[in-house]
Amino acid sequence: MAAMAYQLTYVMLKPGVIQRRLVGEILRRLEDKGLELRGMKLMRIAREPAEEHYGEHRGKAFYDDLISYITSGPVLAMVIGGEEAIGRVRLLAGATRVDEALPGTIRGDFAAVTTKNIIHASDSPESAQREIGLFFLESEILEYEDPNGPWTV
Ligand code: FUP
Repeated sequence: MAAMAYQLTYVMLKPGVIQRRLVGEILRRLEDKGLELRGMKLMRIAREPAEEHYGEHRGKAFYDDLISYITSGPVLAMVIGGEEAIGRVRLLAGATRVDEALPGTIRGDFAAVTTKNIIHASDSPESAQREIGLFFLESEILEYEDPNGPWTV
């Protein structure tokens, strides 16, 4: 088995999560897994960074809906750190399509529409780096001592 690695991942709670008062519930799940909060901000995404973020989907049938949704209200943008954080957050998030997202996952439990599937989480180290760079300044990503680190990360 390959050695584990500490990773940073870009996680975004999409519009609707704030209005549905689901922020605490979702953060609880990330914290329960021992993941670290390294950066966080509530923001309204402009069209340009939204199109850059979802560039790979340009031209697809759901693209326009996706862009209007993601720019329709505030999102909670986060940089999350931890051992194998990218894969672990993807597991917690669950499958992209709501009909495939298993109960117990964030999307499985809270998403009813695929285009509005509650949470974004980077799918590779390359996307994580790109997405973090798109939404966070380096100075907004904090390093700090975590006395519980040995039990979690
Ligand atoms: P994920 O990495 O799980 O967010 O999935 P994708 O990058 O494939 O999709 C990005 C977003 O596009 C999804 F969160 C929702 C939207 N989408 C659809 O609306 N329909 C699809 O069939 C696929 C994706």
